[in-house]
Formats: sequence, structure tokens, C-alpha cells
Amino acid sequence: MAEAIRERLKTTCPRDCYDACGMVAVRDNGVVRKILGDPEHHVARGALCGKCAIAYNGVWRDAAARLTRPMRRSGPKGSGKFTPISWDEALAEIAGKLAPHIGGRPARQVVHAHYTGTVGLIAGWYPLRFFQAIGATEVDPDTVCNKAGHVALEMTFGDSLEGFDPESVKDAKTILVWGANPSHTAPHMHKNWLRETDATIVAIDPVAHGTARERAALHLQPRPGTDAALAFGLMHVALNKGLLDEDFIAAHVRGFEALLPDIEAADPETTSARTGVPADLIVKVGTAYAEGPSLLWMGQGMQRTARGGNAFRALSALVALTGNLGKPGAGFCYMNGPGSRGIDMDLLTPPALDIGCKSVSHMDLAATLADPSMAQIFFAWNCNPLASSPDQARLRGAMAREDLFTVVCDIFPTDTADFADIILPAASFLEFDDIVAPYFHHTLSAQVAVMEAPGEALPNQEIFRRLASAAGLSDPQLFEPDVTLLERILAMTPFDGDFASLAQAGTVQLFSEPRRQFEDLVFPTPSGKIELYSEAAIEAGLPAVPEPHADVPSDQGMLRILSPASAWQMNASYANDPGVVAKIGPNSVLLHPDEAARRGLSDGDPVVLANSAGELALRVSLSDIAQPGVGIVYKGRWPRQEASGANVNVLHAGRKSDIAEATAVHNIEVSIRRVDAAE
Ligand SMILES: Nc1nc2c(c(=O)[nH]1)N[C@H]1C(S)=C(S)[C@@H](COP(=O)(O)OP(=O)(O)OC[C@H]3O[C@@H](n4cnc5c(=O)[nH]c(N)nc54)[C@H](O)[C@@H]3O)O[C@H]1N2
Ligand SMILES: Nc1nc2c(c(=O)[nH]1)N[C@H]1C(S)=C(S)[C@@H](COP(=O)(O)OP(=O)(O)OC[C@H]3O[C@@H](n4cnc5c(=O)[nH]c(N)nc54)[C@H](O)[C@@H]3O)O[C@H]1N2
Ligand code: SF4
Ligand SMILES: [Mo]
Repeated sequence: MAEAIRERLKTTCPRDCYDACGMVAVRDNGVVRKILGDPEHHVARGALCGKCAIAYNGVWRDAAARLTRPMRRSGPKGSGKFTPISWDEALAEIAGKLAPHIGGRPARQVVHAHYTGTVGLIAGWYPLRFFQAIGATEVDPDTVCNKAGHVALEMTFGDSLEGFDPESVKDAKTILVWGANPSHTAPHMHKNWLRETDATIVAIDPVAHGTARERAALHLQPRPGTDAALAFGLMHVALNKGLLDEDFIAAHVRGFEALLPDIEAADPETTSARTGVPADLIVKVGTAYAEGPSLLWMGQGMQRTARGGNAFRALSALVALTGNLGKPGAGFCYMNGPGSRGIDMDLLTPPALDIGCKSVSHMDLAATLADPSMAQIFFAWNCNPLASSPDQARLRGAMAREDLFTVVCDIFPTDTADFADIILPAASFLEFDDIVAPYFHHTLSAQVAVMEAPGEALPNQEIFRRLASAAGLSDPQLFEPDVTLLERILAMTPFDGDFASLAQAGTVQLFSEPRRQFEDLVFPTPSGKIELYSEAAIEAGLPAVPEPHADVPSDQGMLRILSPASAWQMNASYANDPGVVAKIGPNSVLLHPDEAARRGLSDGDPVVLANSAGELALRVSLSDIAQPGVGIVYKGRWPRQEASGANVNVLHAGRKSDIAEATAVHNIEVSIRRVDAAE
């Protein structure tokens, strides 16, 4: 008998994840047997995270679980009843609906939502060309995730997409992990990078998460929404100990004097009372951070609050006034954009194609879709808004509009897909080539086709090329093939091989030495300096300088709900994998034992969380990772798999943060009551 031919193909995980793991697909006679972590990949080191090890060897390769044919709705809106149709029929039907909206003027009533289902550069961004060309209304993607932080950093440093290089850790003495939870969201950075460093790690998070417990020498556990006050407290310590970097401030910082009175007032006792962090810890951490060199990991969780933009500006002031920038082992990181690798995203979405797109915030998605004068056609692609967006009950109601023609492009039948008129089946990252520019490391990776797409599924980019053709559009940029795109992207980078050689390598390091963030200390702000005092902020109706804001604790009776990332899911992805379902168990609110006792609640009690936006039934789970006054409900469950038909976003009324109309999802407050057996 002929021996099976075994091959090992390298590829890359394109989830919206700091780690961007290299992977190996093990194939026998061309059939994928197993997806593993690439032993040669500097981050993965041979292991995928738990969730991907399950899902990539489970539901992602299970054709029966996937969308494999275009489909047309055959039941009432939201019923999830569909009949398979051909691609030609599906695209012709969509083109017919689009026809009255396109041609010359922007198609304002065509609304499209998208995000980072895949972050592959082509699959994630090329489809935007189609929407640019018709002038559709974009649901601003970052408003559901990280936009307040981006805009705050742009105001202050002129750029939010240049962070410290993780390789620069070798020169750092202190690392603050502030409002990020690597133990869930960057599992390999937690496992290796944060374990192997000699630097002192400090976690600053209302939740005693895995990184705070297992990696941090110190954990500051502020009340939610008090970070700006804490940052001023740390600056006070630095000022008091003569640790502010006066030369750096004189040369590179604008607005120090305007902050000074608030810094002087933020003594450790005052700060402790406002944040809940013990004064001696404030002194310890303020001293260590200011002595430096220090790295500051600015997590995305912290800015999803009503004053999240202000918090980011306050943390920026801490970086600037202690001069923790522009030298080895110092810097901050929100994320590292493709630009550090020379990639100009305009190549994928040429501005000249845009005939006048407008955008709306994700916080206004439900209201937009509810209004026929604003939305006649809705596209959701590369995202699952009925699980991830706010105001879930209202959004569901809006999506039930019979006259809202809805197209959903996904790889799985999600809650959002249930509301489609037409479903377009997408190919997964295992089924076509693409390029990934990781957002923590300054590396470059190949996503490589390792198997055929099931049924008739197609990559996002091909779907939108075909739709452009069906809609009678003719600009050649709407039909650029993948091979040319791959070539043109690579040509912008320092990598001098072709896609085949990148695919062979899996991931390439582009720089021999750690990159030094803002090395020349020239900042792309109007003044060229770090702008703590910001005219852009004033123009946006914000305070000229950051303020030492602290949310006051919830009223007696109300509970503050945080809904951060689960270890077992990627946003709302993977909830349909049986292996993942077994790991996540029933939906729960994690309560500190003291908080539960105060409310007469016990472990396992069925409870209802309620506020003006909605109600959610779940169970109490006692956990001392929560602090009193705060409940933790992990994000990402699929509403249709829950007995209540909803997830935590049913409690999010769409409150906006102070900057950029971005989400304040971590400001949710609810009442909590036990459900009696009779109910
Ligand atoms: N396993 C897994 N990994 C993921 C994701 C996932 O869903 N699951 N999602 C991916 C995506 S899209 C993103 S944006 C990143 C996000 O990854 P991170 O940057 O780690 O952000 P989150 O997990 O959203 O929140 C991080 C922390 O913010 C804290 N937080 C909430 N409110 C406050 C506050 O007021 N102050 C402070 N200091 N902290 C606060 C939460 O307690 C939480 O521990 O993760 C990515 N990686
Ligand atoms: N309560 C609460 N809500 C939150 C957050 C929170 O912290 N708390 N975090 C927010 C954040 S940070 C984010 S980023 C958003 C994420 O919100 P979403 O982007 O809606 O979340 P995902 O579940 O990642 O949805 C991605 C979808 O893309 C699909 N997909 C994967 N690959 C492909 C592909 O190649 N093509 C196509 N067409 N589809 C593909 C997946 O199957 C999945 O259904 O959620 C936000 N919602
Ligand atoms: S989701 Fe993140 S940790 Fe998991 S395999 Fe993908 S890149 Fe690695
Ligand atoms: Mo996100």
C-alpha cells in the first residue's frame, strides 16, 4: 500500500489578537488532519491558544457547521429559514436592490457594518473598495472597540499606531499592564513574554485576572473608571520625589504647567480615596514607573468607559512627564499598525475611490437601522453585530424591519445571519492566501491556503469583486486580483521576497534591532511636541488638558458590570463550537463573595440583571477576581444559544465615551435580583 504523503504547511492565525500565532497545518494526502502551533514561530512556540486549538480542529473545519451556499430568506425575518440559491441569483438580487441607490451620488441609505472577523489585509480591507465606490454609510468599526483610545493618543502624540516594540523589553525595569488582560487576550505574551522578563510587572485592573495573579509583582485594583485619577496620583509621586524628567518636558511636552495644580492635589491619600488603591501601592508604583525605563501596555478595556478618552490622555501625561519615551526599554503600546512595516493602507482602500462615504457610530447602529430614511439596505460582513453591538433588543427590533434589505456575509450562521434576506458564504482563512501584519510585534506573516473552501464559499474579496460586477460597476480597482494585491503589499515592506517565500517562512522578522518608539522625538502633532494641552481637544469640545477624573462608585443597590474578553472565545466567535461551549459553561455573573453575601446571593443562584436597556437572566458565580460593587459577565455569547435569547449587550444602552462616539460598555450599571422558583 502506498504510504500517505504527509506535509506540514505554515500559515498564520488572523484573529483580532495580539499574538498572531504562526500555525502548521498537518496534511495527509492533501487532507488537513490537524492545525497546530508552529514550533518555529517566535510567539506560538508550537502551541495555539486553548480556544483556537479547539475551534480550528472543530467547527472551523466542519463543513456541516459552515455557511456553504448563498441563501435567500424563506421565512419571516429572523426565523433563520433559508433556501439555497446560486451565486448568480444572489448577486443579481442584491444588485437589483442596490440599483436605485447607486450611480453618481453616495448611497447613504446603504449601511454597512464590518470589523475584524479576519484581520488578513486583503480579506479585511479590500471589500471596503466596493463600499467606497458606491458611497455607502459605514458603521465606524473602531467605535465598538478602541476608537476613544486611538483618538486620544492621536491628539497627544499625533499617532496611535506606533507603540513600543515588545523586543525592547530587555532594557525595561518596570512594565505596567494597564487595562489589558493578556492572560485572556494575548495568551502567549502572558505565557512567555511576561514570564521571561526580569522587569517588575505591575497590573492595573479592576479585575484580578490571570496576569495580575500569576505574573504581576503588584496588582493595583482601582474601581472602574478611576484610571485618570490614578495616573495623576502616580504623577504626584514622581513630582514629589523629583523624578519628573525636566529636560524631556522642556524639549518635548506642551501643557505641563496647566496640569501642575491637579498633579499637586493628587497626593496618595486623596488618590487612594478616589480610586480604591492603597496609598502605599501608589507610592511604590509611581516611583518605580518614573525611575524607568518603563513600558506601559495600554489595554483596550480601560478606554471603553464614559471618560475613557480622558483616561488615555492622563496616562499619556504620565508617559510624557516621566520621559518614558524615545529610549531603550521605554514607551507605551496601544498597538503597532501596519505602517511600521511600510504598509500604507491606502493601497487597499484608495481614497480616490471614495465618492463621499459618511459614517455613524456603532452606538447609533440600532437607531440608524430602525429609521427607514437612514437605512434601506444593510450589509454586515466580517462581524456579528447582533452579538457584539450595543442596544441588542432595539437592534433586533430594527433588523426585523421587513423593508430593510439585509445581506450578511460570514463563515457561520450567526444571530446576525438569521436576519438576512441574502446570506453570502465566506471562505475561512484556511482556504485562501493573505498577509497578516501583527499588531503587537513588528513582524510580517503569510496566511496560506491549506484546504479547499467548503461548498461554494468564497473569500470576502472575491465576493465583493463579483458583486461589483453584478452591480454594473466598472472601475478596474474593484477587480484587482489577489496575486497583484499580495505583490503590491509586499513591495511596500522591507521584506524582499515574494509571497511564496513569505509562505515558506510563515513569519519574518523585519528588523534586527528592537525598534525605538518615537526614536527622533518628533511627534506628528501640530506643534511637533507631545500635546498634553491640545487644541484638537478643545475643538472637539473636550477639556484642554486631561483631568484627574474618577467615576464615583455605583449607587447602593446598583452593580457595575464589566464585560471583558473570555479566554475561550474570540469576541463572539467560537460560541458555536461544542468544545468551546463545554468550556464556557452557563452564562454567569462573577461576584465577589462579600458582594454576594451583602445581597443574600449564593453561588449558582439564578438572577436577573436589569436596567433601562434590557434584562438578562444568568447565574451567580462566586469569584474573588471581581471586586465588591462590580460584576463580570464575559462578552461574546451567541444570543440564540441562550435561554434568554440575549447576551450582555442587551444591557448596554449604547452609551458613548467622551471621545469619538466610541463605546462606554464598561459603564453599564444594573440592578440584580434573584429569580424565585415561581417566576
Ligand atoms: N481570548 C480573547 N482574546 C481576544 C479577544 C477576545 O474576545 N477573547 N478580543 C480581541 C479584541 S477585539 C480586543 S479589542 C482585545 C482586547 O484586549 P484587552 O486590551 O486585553 O482588553 P479587554 O479584554 O477588553 O479588557 C481588558 C481589561 O480591561 C479592564 N477594564 C474594564 N474597565 C476598566 C477600567 O475602568 N479601568 C481599567 N484599568 N481597566 C478596566 C477589564 O477588567 C479587563 O481585564 O483582545 C483581543 N483578544
Ligand atoms: N459587552 C461587550 N461587547 C463588546 C466588547 C466588550 O468588551 N464587551 N468588545 C467589543 C470589541 S473589542 C469588538 S472588536 C467587537 C467585535 O465584534 P464582532 O466583530 O462582531 O465580533 P466577532 O465575533 O469577532 O465577529 C466576527 C465574525 O466574523 C466572522 N468571520 C471570521 N472570518 C471571516 C471571514 O474571513 N469572512 C467573513 N465574512 N466573516 C468572517 C466570524 O464567523 C464572526 O461571526 O465586539 C465588541 N463588543
Ligand atoms: S487567537 Fe491569538 S492566541 Fe489564539 S491562536 Fe490565534 S493568534 Fe494565537
Ligand atoms: Mo476589539
